Amino acid sequence: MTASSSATKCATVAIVGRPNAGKSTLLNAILGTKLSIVTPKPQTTRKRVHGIYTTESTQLIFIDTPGILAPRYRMQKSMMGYVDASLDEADVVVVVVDVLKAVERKDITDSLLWPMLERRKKPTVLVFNKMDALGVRKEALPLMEQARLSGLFAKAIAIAAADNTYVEDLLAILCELAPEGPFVFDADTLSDQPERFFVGEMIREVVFHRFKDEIPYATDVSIVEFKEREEGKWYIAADIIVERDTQKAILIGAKGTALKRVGEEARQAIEAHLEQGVYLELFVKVRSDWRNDRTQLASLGY
Ligand SMILES: Nc1nc2c(ncn2[C@@H]2O[C@H](COP(=O)(O)OP(=O)(O)OP(=O)(O)O)[C@@H](O)[C@H]2O)c(=O)[nH]1
Ligand SMILES: [Mg+2]
Repeated sequence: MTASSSATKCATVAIVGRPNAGKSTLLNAILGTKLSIVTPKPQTTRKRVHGIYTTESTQLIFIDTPGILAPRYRMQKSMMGYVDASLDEADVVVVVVDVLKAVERKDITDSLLWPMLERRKKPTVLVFNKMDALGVRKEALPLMEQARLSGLFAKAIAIAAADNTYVEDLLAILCELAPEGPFVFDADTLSDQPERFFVGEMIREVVFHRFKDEIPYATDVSIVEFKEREEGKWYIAADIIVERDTQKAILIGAKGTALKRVGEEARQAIEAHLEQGVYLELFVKVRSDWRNDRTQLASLGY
């Protein structure tokens, strides 16, 4: 065997972009399973989510990141810290842009993101996402040209992550850009993050889907117990953290019905993910202004 045919490639790939562009949807499409939570609301992802994609010759270690914004809370500062750290670690960067928004603006320049890319000069692929929702596809052409002229991107590609269109082509580009190196994880590893992280995310996702206005943003989830059992159901207890008593009342609902529904829905998602029967207990706790409180944030893992 020649050296080039036997050598493996391995890359850390940071997925970055504005809130709601479809970064987490893309990660899930790549992995063929739902790992990172997705909601119609911006700022769904708050921490890094690792997903590992392995072929015979290449391993791509993806990091899904929170949407880039100008931080207003200490929590959002942490979120942007995750983006920075992910860009530092990355061998290859994927920038996801909502093509509908870009067409509307007739511009892809990004005053927050582009300086971050320029500082690092890593091989970067620009992904125009949500092409399925763009009526006139050729409206994306001037944007492609702008991407080329910027000199920031090794390649630009148009995809629809939600229905897996051209995701394979993106993967081929990323495999091409990956440097030679040994695999870091076993070929069948999907993530190196613990199950309790994903369980917390699934509970948070239900809150994002079921509640409106500020409630999803004022909420976080802390897993307080995670007992794996050889036989019978696993026991998981989680605190749903909110900022105010009024929010607590809404989450619990009249006679506890709202919280019961959250628990029901989250339990089903968790059982499907763990392939395991689960007994899930939820408690709602008020921690005022947790999004700005250093100690509270630390205890929630930010
Ligand atoms: N039509 C269409 N919608 C999409 C596509 N990809 C993602 N979406 C939708 O866009 C919304 C946001 O998707 P996410 O994957 O959560 O976006 P994100 O970039 O991870 O968002 P944050 O975590 O908030 O930064 C969801 O409602 C998705 O269903 C796509 O290819 N086409
Ligand atoms: Mg996300």
